[in-house]
Amino acid sequence: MPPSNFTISYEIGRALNLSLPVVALESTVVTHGLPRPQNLALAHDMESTIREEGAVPATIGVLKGKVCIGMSEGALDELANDPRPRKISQRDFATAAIKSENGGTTVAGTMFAAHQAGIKVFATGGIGGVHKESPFDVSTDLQALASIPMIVVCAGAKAILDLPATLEVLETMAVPVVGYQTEAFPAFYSRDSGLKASVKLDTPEEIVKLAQAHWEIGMRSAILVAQPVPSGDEIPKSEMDYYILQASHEAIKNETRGQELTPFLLQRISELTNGRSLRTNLALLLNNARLAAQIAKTMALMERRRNI
Ligand code: PSU
Ligand code: MN
Repeated sequence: MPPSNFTISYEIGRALNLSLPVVALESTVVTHGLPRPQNLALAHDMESTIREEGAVPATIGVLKGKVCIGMSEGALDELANDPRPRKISQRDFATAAIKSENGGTTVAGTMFAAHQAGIKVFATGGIGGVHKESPFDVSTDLQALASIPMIVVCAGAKAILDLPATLEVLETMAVPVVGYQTEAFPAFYSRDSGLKASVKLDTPEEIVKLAQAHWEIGMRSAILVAQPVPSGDEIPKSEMDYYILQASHEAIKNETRGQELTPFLLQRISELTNGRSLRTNLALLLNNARLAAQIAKTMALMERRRNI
């Protein structure tokens, strides 16, 4: 039973009861990651992509302090247009609850809420990680990946992060990092970070098998699936490195820290690339929604076969 502070939409509750495929979606990308009006359009496009693949989308967010598993058109609209929504990671649910605030859930916040509701597959853009600017800024996303059994589909970690350090922490936290149809760990805007994933897998079936084997032996960490952005939409690393360095310098100069750091860097990079990074961001989000839906469908099918 999910906590009393949760509202699960009828469609999602029904799908979970019938063991139909469900894919969780985060909402910090809507409240803090993308500018208006692309944020709301993207939220709808991700949901449609998941439906086209035959799964049920579960966008997760917080409205007036309540955790919504599945958001109506009106609820999404309210969240996307809130002038000061809270960025909600695991520590922030209670704060939002007692203050009746609206907020977008991060990767960590979404994983936590999705798990409470019984959802096993989640699509996002890029996970948080270890920042370059301040040594103790390590995203709660890594903590969540360490402790919540779920398949998380992303395009790698944002190149604004210290990627070698981020991969080291994922190793320490016992999180398998799957390169989807690649040996490389992708860097969000670019297909290759120059670093390696821990395993290369080529199909949704292989990913579900890995997750089942991981959890069956008693592990409780997540499986992180890193799918490179489609080549047509990629910005090569050599080009990105310059913009990232510039945005990172500005963050240090302005003393931008804590929860503000990731949104600041993303927005500056979008400005520095004249919106090109924004198009890349949108393309990889939709690509990840599609793969996550295929994984959820495969998982539902394989679980059904097991139970016969
Ligand atoms: N990827 C994006 N845009 C975003 C984020 C990721 O393209 O806005 C968000 C995710 O919700 C992620 C969060 O969980 O940034 C990480 O923030 P922090 O570094 O403060 O933990
Ligand atoms: Mn942080």
